[in-house]
Amino acid sequence: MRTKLVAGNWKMHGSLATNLGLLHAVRDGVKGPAEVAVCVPYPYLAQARAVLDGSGVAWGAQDVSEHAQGAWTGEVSAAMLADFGCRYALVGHSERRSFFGDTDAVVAAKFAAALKAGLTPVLCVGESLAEREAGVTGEVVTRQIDAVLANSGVAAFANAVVAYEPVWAIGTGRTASPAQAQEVHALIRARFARDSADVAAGLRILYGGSVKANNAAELFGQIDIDGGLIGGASLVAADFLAICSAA
Ligand code: G2H
Repeated sequence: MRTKLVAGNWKMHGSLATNLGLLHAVRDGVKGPAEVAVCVPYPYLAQARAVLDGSGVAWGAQDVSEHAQGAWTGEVSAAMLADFGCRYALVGHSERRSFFGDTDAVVAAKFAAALKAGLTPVLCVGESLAEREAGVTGEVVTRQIDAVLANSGVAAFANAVVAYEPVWAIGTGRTASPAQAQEVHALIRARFARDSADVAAGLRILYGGSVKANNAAELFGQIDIDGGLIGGASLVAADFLAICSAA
C-alpha cells in the first residue's frame, strides 16, 4: 500500500553539460511502479525543472534553510525551493550533521520550514560506526526522530519521508545487510506507531548507504524498506534506472 520511492542524492556533483544527459536518461528511462526523484545541487534546480517538468520524475534539494527569509547569507529558503517546483528537500543528511553542524534542533527546524512551504521533507537519520558498535543504534535513531516529533508532531509525517542511512555505509561501499537495515526500519516504524498507527503504516522509510544495482532488490524486498536514497549510483543513469526498476 506504500508506493516505493527512489530518490537520487547527487551531492556536490554535476555540471550543466553532464546533468543534461543524466536528467534526460532518467526522465526517459524510468518505468515501473516506484516514484522517482532526484535531489540536485541548488544551481541546477532550474535545469532539473526544465527537463523533468511534466514527467513522472520529481526533483528536490539536498538541504533547506530553517529561516523563512532575511539576512542569512548563503542560505536558500523552502519557499525558494517551492518556487523552483521542488517536491522534496532532504533534511539532516549525515554529511550536513557531521560537516556543517546541523544539530537535532536545527534539523527539526529545517523539517518544519520545508513542510510549511509545501515541500515533502526527507528526514535522514542514522548511527555512526562507533554508535553501532556500542549497541546504541536504536537510541541514536530514536533521538534524531524524537527531536522532529517534538517540534512538528506525528501528523506532520503524513507528508514526510524518513531515510535511514547508517553513516558507516555512506559512500564506503559497505552496505547494511538487508536484515540489519530491516531491523532498524522496523524500529523506526514502531517508534511512529507509538504516536499514530495510521501515520506509521503510511510512512515511507527509505534505506540509504551504498545502494547499488546489485543489492537494491534484496534491500527493497524487506517489509519495512520502502525504497532508497541513492548517492553515488544516482550519478550513472544505467545504475540509477536499474535501482529504480528494483523498487
Ligand atoms: C548516503 C547515500 C545517499 P551513497 O549518503 O544519500 O550515498 O549511496 O553514495 O552511499
